[in-house]
Order: sequence, then structure tokens, then C-alpha cells
Amino acid sequence: MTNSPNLPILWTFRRCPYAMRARLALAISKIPFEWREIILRDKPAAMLEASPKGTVPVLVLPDGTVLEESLDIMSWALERNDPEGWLDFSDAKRREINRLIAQSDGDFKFHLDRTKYYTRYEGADPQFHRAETLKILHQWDQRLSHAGQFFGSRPCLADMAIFPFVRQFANIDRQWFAAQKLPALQAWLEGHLESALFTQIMEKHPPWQDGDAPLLFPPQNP
Ligand SMILES: N[C@@H](CCC(=O)N[C@@H](CS)C(=O)NCC(=O)O)C(=O)O
Repeated sequence: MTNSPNLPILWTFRRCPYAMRARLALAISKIPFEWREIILRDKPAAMLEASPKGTVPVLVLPDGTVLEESLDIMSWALERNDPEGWLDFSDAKRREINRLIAQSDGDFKFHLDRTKYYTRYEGADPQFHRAETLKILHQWDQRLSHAGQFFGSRPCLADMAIFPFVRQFANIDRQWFAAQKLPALQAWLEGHLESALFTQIMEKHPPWQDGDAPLLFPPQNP
């Protein structure tokens, strides 16, 4: 197998919000890595060997350590280099940040999945779940109305861990989403989607194949 020694390998899927947040943290920390794009319905054996649970993102470190949870990958990257201070908060604030992310990964994602993929959940009523998701978005809109980001005027771990999921929800029905009264949240989302950082981590790549030359991130200058 072609490998880039000494670089972490990220197994990733462009449109997965969990993989997006891992790529956001790796990109801001400026830790170079090998990008291995996958297709969810056709996961490479090499990825499943490293992480049999079969979800992306997966980060394989040069010493063989495997990180197979997006939040672990974010923490790993930011603990090494956190130039924008995404983790630069008191312990009490960090607990608050973790609670907000838990609400997003928990209740918000629960209702988002049952709005977007309602056919996969027996008896799920997408209107009910959309309304429940909206209740959470109203809380977040209120919070964002103070200073623009969840914990002040600068983005932190919470903003970056959560906005890919709000994007996923907004994309279910963009017209409906735009018609909701969520001005601070809509501006916050728009700002992140238009950022250079997000553009950088949303580059399109073909799925990795055994024998491919390593695709390095950040891209190497010609
Ligand atoms: N808790 C995991 C969740 C990752 C996850 O569920 N990723 C989805 C894609 S968005 C996945 O890989 N699903 C497996 C599949 O669809 O086969 C994390 O935070 O990394």
C-alpha cells in the first residue's frame, strides 16, 4: 500500500458533518495529513482494518494509534496547535462547551435524522421532528444574538463542532430554513459556510484507491 510515512492518515467523506469538523480542526491546527476520501457504501478494506466500526472520520497516527471519534480528532489536533484559541477557555466554560456539543450530537441530531431520513425510522413524523429541531435552533439563535458566536465574538470548538450539522439541517429545505426567524443563527451559519477555512476543507477529491499517490493536506504548492 502507498503510504506517507510520518503523516497521520484521515479516512473521510466530504459531506459527512462529523468528518467536516475533524477536517476543520486539522486544518486550523495546520497539522499536515494524508486525505483519503471514501464512499460510505464501499468502504476500503484498509480503513475497516484500522477501524472495524466503519464510521468516518478515522485518523490513523504514524505510531499506529487510531482515533475513530470526530471529537477525539478535534481535541487531538487542537491540543497540539490551537492558533485561534478554539479551546482557550476556563474549565467551567469548557464544560459548558461540551454540554452544548452534547445537545447538538444528542437531541439535535436525533431530530435532524428523523426529519431528513424519516423513511429509515418506523413511525417517524418528519413535521414533528422538524419542529423539535427548530426549538433547539431558536435557543441557539438567542445565544448567538449576543456576540455572533456561541461563546463570544470568536469561534470556538462549539461553533466548529456544531455548524456542519446546522448546515445539514438547513440543506433539507433551504427555502423553508431561510423563511424561519433565526437571524443570528442564519448569519452565523452563512459566515462559517463562506469562510476560507470551510472552502478549504470542502475540496472535492475522488475516492482513495490502493496504490494512489498520497493526497496531502494542505495541498502542496506546485
Ligand atoms: N460518533 C462518530 C459518528 C460518525 C458517523 O456516524 N459518521 C457517519 C457518516 S456522516 C458514518 O460513517 N456512517 C457509517 C455509514 O453510513 O456506513 C463520530 O463522531 O465520529
